[in-house]
Amino acid sequence: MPNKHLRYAFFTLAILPFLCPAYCDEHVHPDGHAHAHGSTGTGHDDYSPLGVMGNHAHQAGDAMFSYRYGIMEMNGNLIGSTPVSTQDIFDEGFTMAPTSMRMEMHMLGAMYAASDSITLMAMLPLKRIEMSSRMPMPNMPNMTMTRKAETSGAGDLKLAGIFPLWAAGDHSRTLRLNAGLSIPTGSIKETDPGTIMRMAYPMQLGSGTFDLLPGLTYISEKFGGSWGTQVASVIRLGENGEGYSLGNRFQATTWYSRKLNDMLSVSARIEGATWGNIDAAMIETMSPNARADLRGGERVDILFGLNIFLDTDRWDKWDRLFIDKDNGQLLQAKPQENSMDKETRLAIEIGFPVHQDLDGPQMKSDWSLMVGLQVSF
Ligand SMILES: [Cu+2]
Repeated sequence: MPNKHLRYAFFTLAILPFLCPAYCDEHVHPDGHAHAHGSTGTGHDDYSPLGVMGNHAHQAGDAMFSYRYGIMEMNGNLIGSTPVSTQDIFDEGFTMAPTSMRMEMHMLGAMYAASDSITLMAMLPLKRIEMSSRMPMPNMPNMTMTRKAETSGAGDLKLAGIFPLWAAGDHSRTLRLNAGLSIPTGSIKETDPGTIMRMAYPMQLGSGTFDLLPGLTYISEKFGGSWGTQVASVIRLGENGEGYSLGNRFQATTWYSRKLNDMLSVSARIEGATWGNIDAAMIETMSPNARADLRGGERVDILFGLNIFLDTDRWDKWDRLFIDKDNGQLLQAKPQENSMDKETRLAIEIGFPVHQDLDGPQMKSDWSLMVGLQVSF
């Protein structure tokens, strides 16, 4: 697989925003910046797309809780970038051909800033994976039947520290290090109730190994918008209890987001990812999903996002409007009482692949969607 080419493309992608001429003559709006706490990383005015994880830090003592719902749909198979039919897969000697897969995820997250220079983050996904495959019918040539499989449960717990590495004097540009560890809490022993055989790799809920999750995030914020770039990877440590280890993964993403008004921002993002084959002692051959040497690939996605900010300042203003109408005297009392520094962000991001090159037959990604809620204190 031409992984090398893609890696060059990633690095170029990662370097691109640094070279963007917009930075050269950038000047920060003096009032604008006073308001943009996001630059110091409280999560306020965070215009970043929902799908980018661990991109911001918080100020000492601040906390954030998040909930994300994600869904990813796969349909059909590719060898390289070429679609292959179910029959093509049987012709290659497999006795089972995956046709569609849906992965749903509820991701719970918490962040807490132990100090201004360390923000701790924990994330736990709860997954549900559904897969449909076709199999030839025994003793009936040219006839196939559909088989469905499903698994669900907790995935791997991710713990990370986010450390500011560098910031411009006015905090309009920041570089952060993300040092994470994935703990193998997700099951890798999901079995098919019919055959009592271990299900194929994509149906398992975790990696089974401790994985390092290093990453770097660069964000440049200007009054009204921000540019960001993140490079991240998943490095598997050793072999899991079932005698294999998933391939390492490298990904890079770049986005631009624009504030439309006090409440809304929109984003456009490109993400490239490359992942290796599975390292396994035994190569099973029933379905391409079970073939350790047919799991690697690379993909580029384009994603569009929308963020809605609901901060308490705004609710206060609305409250005050009402109070003002009813009884002007309450006007003074209200702001003190509700001065808690709390913000809620509601966000959505939808993505489509524009390039896929897979060691295959391997399932083709169709689209993905993520919606989420973040509350910071
Ligand atoms: Cu946060």
